This record gives sequence, structure tokens and C-alpha cells, in this order.
Amino acid sequence: MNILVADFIYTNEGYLQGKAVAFDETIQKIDDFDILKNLYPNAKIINTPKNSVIYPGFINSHVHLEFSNNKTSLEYGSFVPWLKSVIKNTDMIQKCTTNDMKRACEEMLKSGVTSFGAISSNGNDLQVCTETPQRVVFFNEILGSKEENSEVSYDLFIKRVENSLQHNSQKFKTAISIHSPYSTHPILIRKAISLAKKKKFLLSAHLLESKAEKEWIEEGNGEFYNLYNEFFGITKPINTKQSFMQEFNDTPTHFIHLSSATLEDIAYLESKNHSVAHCPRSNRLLGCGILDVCKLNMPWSTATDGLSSNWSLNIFDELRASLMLHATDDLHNLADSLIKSITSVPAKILDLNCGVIEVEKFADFTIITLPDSPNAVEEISLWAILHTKQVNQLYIGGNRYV
Ligand code: MCF
Ligand code: FE
Repeated sequence: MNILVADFIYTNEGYLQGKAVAFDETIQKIDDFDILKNLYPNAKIINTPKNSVIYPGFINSHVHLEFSNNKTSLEYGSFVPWLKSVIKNTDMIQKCTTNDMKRACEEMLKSGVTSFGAISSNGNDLQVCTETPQRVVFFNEILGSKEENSEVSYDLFIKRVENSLQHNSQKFKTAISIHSPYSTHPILIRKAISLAKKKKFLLSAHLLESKAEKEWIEEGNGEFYNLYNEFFGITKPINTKQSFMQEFNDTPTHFIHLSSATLEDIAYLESKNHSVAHCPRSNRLLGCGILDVCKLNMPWSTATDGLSSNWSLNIFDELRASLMLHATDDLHNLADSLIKSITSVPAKILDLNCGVIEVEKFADFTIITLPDSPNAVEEISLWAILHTKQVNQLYIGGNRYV
């Protein structure tokens, strides 16, 4: 048994002061230090520096590890030019080494991320995801816009799903990602969703990210028209906005972005119990605007997306950017919501037994240290976001990794 002591503990009831947490692989009890010490006299005591805060380990619900070697290769500023640059750099994934991906996992770890959702385009990230200390929801991606190639694409996808299934464990969960309405043929969508239902796999999909995507799936024109015509000889979208959203009606899905969704689209997705990953830096860099998260009624997480559309996987960098980009929202409420968006909310979305400091949850902890005492407990979320670059300690399943 271990007893972790810090000035503050973040719980769903707010920041507790003067308490400690007893844990082994899971959390056993949260109480006064003296009470825990009496209850577990042989426990190892872990002290933390003054002004430290214990958070549940952070969850980054959406990342693409296979693009971890991008720094200056992809074109930023506008979505379709970015997508063209991805298509042009098809060897990027092949050139991304195990070390590039390990470094990406480490960067997340040092910023407090103890679980992440990995979109796997190719399966090249499987080994890294099974060996990293973090919990991983491994979303095997399916895409392909040509009907005549759908059988081959599906067979390759199933092989990747089967490979990943062999690694299912307490720390690794196989899931499915349908890339997007513009890139995935309805035949593939239906097969993948019916597999997800049958095997109880979590589902994710990029949706309504750019204005160009919205124009294409709503009206069949805009920048995507030229792209699809030029690259694939396709002149009509393979899914409309409605047809795509309807495919997911009875399978709550973690949609990514929604930065170009209308209020009506959002109300529809809310009514079907879906959730969304907000990736503010990715959206900014690819010219996709910003999702107004404070107005949402559906669960939303904050995620980094991949290094394909970001300059770091440090989750605190993402939270700081979000604070700046949502410039007119109440600062303290936003800071509190942002902490929820990387803890309890994504834990529910990804069905992980962590994300809150509560008895029986996994002992996944991120400990940060504020540079000075906070004037008010209510302000801790903001100070933590503004001042943290790296965490002080980090535990996953009761084991220390930072
Ligand atoms: O989330 C960002 C932007 N939106 C869509 N896709 C991706 C992102 N980062 C990487 N991707 C991948 C996606 O998984 O890029 C490819 C897919 O494999 C685009 S389709 C050729
Ligand atoms: Fe993405």
C-alpha cells in the first residue's frame, strides 16, 4: 500500500485540502493522512513538494502517433492544401520510426497523460502502443472512397483489427475509427459499424472539420470537388452530411472536431448521445475555426490531435491554447471545464476506469506543483494550466513513471 500526500487533491467535488490518498493498483481510500497512516501502518509514504496538486491521470482522447515525424513537411493554414500535402507525403507514415512514436508518448507522459486514444492509420504504431506505459484505446482506422476497392480495404482493416485484438488487456483496448464522411465509402462504414456493434468496440470519426468538408457533403461543391476530381475522378460526395450522421444513430461515437458543424448538426448529434473531441490548436493550424465548447450540451474532451497538425503533444500546451482561443468565455469556468475535458469526461467517453480520484478507480495520478500558494482554491485550475509545463510525478495503475 502507498499513501500519497499533497496540499490539494482534485475531485469531482472540487479541490480537497489536507487529505491523502491510499492506493495499490487501485485507489483504496481518501482521507486525513493520520487516519490512513493508522489504517495502513506499513504503507509507503509518498510526499510531494509544497503547493502540489494530485489530479487523476490525464486523458488525451485523440492523437495520430504515426505522423509524429512531421515538423515542417505538411502545409498549414487551410484544410484542403493540408490534405493534399498529406496525400503527397504518403511515405511520411512509413518513415515515422518507432523512436519518433516513443518520443511522442514520452512527451505526453511528461505532461501528465496516462491514457490516450490513438488513431492508427496503418498499424505501424501497434507495437509502441502496446509497450508504452500509458493505457491506450487503439482506434483502427478505416477509409477508402472507391466502391471497387472496398473489399480489399476491408480485408486489410480486419487484419489490423485482429492484430490489435491479440493485445487487448487492462491497458490496451481495440476500437474502430471511421476516418470521415469525405473519405470513407458507405459500404465500409456499414461493415465497420456492424463489427463495432457485434464486438462492442468504441467508435470514433472525424466530422465537419473544415468549411470545405461542410460545403462538399452539404452541396457537393467547393475545394473538395477539385481535389476528388483530380486525385480520384470522383465528382459527387460518397456520403451526404445527413446520410453519414444517420449511420451512427444507435452507436454513440466520439466525433472529432465538429468545428464547422451548425447548431442544428450539434443538436442532432447531442440527441444521439455522441461526444466530441475538441482540438483547438489543430483547428487553428488547419484553418478550421473553433468549436464553441462552452455552448455544448454533449460531453467534450480536449485533445492534441497528431503532430500532423500540431507542434507538441503536451496536453498543457493544448489547454493554454484553448484558454487563449476561447477569448470571451469566463476564464475560471473555462479552466475548470478544461480540466474536466482531460479527466472525468474522456474517461466516460472511452469507458476507462480512471479519470477521477475515487475509491476503486485505477491509481492513475498526475501531480503538478504550483510555483506559489494559490490565493483561492477556486483558482487552482487556472494556475495549474498557466504554470505547468511538466508534471512533478505520475502514476499509472499504482506504478510511478515520472
Ligand atoms: O485530425 C487531423 C485532421 N483531419 C483528418 N485526418 C488526420 C488528422 N491528422 C492526421 N490525419 C490522418 C487521418 O487519420 O490523415 C489521413 C488519415 O489517415 C488523411 S486521409 C489521406
Ligand atoms: Fe485527427
